[in-house]
Amino acid sequence: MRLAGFLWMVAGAAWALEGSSVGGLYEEHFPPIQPNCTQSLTDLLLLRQEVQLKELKQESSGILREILTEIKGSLARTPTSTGASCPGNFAAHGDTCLYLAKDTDVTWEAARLFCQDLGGDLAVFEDANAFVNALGYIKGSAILESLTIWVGGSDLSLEGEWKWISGEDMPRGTPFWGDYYQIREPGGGPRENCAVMHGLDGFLLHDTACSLKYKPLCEVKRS
Ligand SMILES: [Ca+2]
Repeated sequence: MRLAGFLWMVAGAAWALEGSSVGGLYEEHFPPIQPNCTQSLTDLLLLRQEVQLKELKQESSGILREILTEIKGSLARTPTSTGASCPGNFAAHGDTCLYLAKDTDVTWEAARLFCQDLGGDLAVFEDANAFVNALGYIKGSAILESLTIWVGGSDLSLEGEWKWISGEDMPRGTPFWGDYYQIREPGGGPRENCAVMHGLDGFLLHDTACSLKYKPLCEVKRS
């Protein structure tokens, strides 16, 4: 009986060994389907999420950029009494923004650079309305009546041919130009080639020497 029992145990162990090796072989040739399928599906879902996330990132960074541009734009504009927007210290007048730099005294060329630094140039008045608007702004600016103010007109290119810096011809006569000793301006000849609004003559236009130092009237066109 002992021998038989021993043999039975050996047989049992052999069977167990054989069983496990058979199981190993099976798994080697036929890997478990379920875990691998789950793995592939997970990979696929992750990949899809990654692509969606990437698209979302691109889309949201575009939207974010638009929002930032809008915020930047609205910060650069200052609301005015008319509800229109002009940059910084500029005030809205008709279709333009004006700024008289009361604390700046510079030559005509330097005045242009001053205004260009603010995103504009010296003011030009292509018609009587624009000129009257500017007169209203200047007279309402609580400044000394004796002030002299640079505007964007000259006959620097050709003596006697007065042009706005925009390239247009400057209008002559009323209501633009004032008088100097009862003679209609411009009358300074080759020594006076830049245009000012002359405070002592109701801020009407006069010609004067470009090297003198006066206050710039800057303009930014409203788009
Ligand atoms: Ca001249």
